[in-house]
Amino acid sequence: MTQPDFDAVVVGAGFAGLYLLHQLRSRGFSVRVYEAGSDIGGTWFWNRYPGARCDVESLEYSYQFSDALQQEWDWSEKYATQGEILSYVNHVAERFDLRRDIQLNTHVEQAIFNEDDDYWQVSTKDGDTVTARFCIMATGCLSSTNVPDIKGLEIFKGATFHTGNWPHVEPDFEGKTVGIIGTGSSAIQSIPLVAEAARHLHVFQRTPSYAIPAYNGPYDPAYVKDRKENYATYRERAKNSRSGFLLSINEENATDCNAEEQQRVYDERWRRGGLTFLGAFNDLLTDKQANDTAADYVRAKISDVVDDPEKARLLSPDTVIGCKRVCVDTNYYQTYNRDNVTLHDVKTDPIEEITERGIRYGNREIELDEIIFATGFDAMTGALLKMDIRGRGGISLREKWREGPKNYLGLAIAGFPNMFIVTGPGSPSVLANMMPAIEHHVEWIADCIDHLRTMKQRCIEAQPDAEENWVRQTNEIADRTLFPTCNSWYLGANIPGKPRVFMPYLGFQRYLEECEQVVADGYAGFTLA
Ligand code: NA7
Repeated sequence: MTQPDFDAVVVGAGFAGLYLLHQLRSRGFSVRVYEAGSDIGGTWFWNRYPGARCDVESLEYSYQFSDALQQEWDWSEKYATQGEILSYVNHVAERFDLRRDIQLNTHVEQAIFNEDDDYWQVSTKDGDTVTARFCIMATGCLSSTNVPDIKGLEIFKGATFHTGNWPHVEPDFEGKTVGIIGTGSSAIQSIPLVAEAARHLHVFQRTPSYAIPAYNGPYDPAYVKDRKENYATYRERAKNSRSGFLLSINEENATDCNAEEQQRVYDERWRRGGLTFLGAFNDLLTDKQANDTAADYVRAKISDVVDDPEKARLLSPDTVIGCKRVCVDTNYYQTYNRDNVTLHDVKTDPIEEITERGIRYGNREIELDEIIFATGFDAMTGALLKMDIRGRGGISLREKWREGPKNYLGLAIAGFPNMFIVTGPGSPSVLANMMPAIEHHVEWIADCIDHLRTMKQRCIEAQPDAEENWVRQTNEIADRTLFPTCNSWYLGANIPGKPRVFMPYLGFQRYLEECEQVVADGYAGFTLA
């Protein structure tokens, strides 16, 4: 019988890949990590556009597996910049001596399961092939950029950028007329800064987003001291929540309160800023009437800030608030009061083409020196489906997922033994705090591989009926909420032709309990061989 080269190959060296390496190596497994980028950091390596930051508090958007690490690292701001997060990633890699098992600049193209000997054969773009008993995809949820197929893209004379694949040499927008397509989170973070630098900024908006002020700033030392002294308690409280972070959801329903009481609660949440706004009432994401009260509140705020009533109207979303991820901003709406910013409504008149000189829509050509695509990602499945992954009987993941990303626990796929995914579809991932979500998956996977070693078994595979049940459960939970009511990337709706399936599992605590139960029941829903 052929022995594979490694116990595990991990694809991706972002937060998930790094922690997988640390966990598996500490348990004595041999691991090779492949990373396509020229350095580690995943999402935080690629998304280096102006204003890029986390939208979960830095003290929570960090690893908790090592208390020494938690204590020694100091975050400077409530919402850390991309640069600070990347410094943290590098600190972690150095502290745990991770780099020696990471191969950079290595793009995994193919992974094929060998059924005779139960291992994966993993091939890179450069033509190298290695074998490993386990193949773990830590490829990220927002790593496959979406550049819309707009006619004429290739003939534009100026430079183009994508927020999710930003150049390492910072572009200089000074004196330039810049266009930005998209008004999601990446655009909302970058627009205020690009507007300050550029001669003129043209924003091409198809769907407005809801943005809540971040009130970002340096951390108060007393606050940090309390967090650090009581980290374990705070982390535990976060784990026992719906979102995996200290969002503090008010247990009251908006529909049980009068308008005055609603206003008081929204005012208080608005002053706190950030994602916590959505925790103002318990029924905001389950009851349209309740949701309308929150949406009306934010629309009124937009009108207060934006001087021009027509711009305020265009910037005001008419969708369910929270259905797409709420953005956390610094001076976003204020930026539209600048003389050098123009808002273009490309919903009423969609972009027709990109010309040599700019963007044409609604019989107008807007001349531009440079174009920024803030057009998002083929989220959650894009990076996985770019690779040629083949399980039992040579079936490809692309075929298996033609009608949607079927899997069990968001961790494993029937027909693809010994393969795991981290924060994939079917897991809470993007609708939770990514860091504890990642840590949970990594520890679950490492425990599972350890268990197989103890039991002298070399193969684990999700059962098709367990997978069917999981997909059904994920969708049933989502159907009890307002999430499926808009065209979000959670549903794959931003990518033409992508099956419309709600991908994240809603409820962090519930998810942890499900995974624990599976283990307690002897890896129920899996076949071990
Ligand atoms: P998003 O949130 O997917 O936003 C992409 C934006 O690009 C959104 O406003 C889209 O409008 C717009 N878009 C996409 N294609 C087009 C075309 N063809 N024409 C005009 N506008 C277009 O991506 P982000 O990078 O901002 O954020 C992703 C996540 O990162 C975010 O949720 C946070 O979790 C962090 P649409 O809404 O589709 O009408």
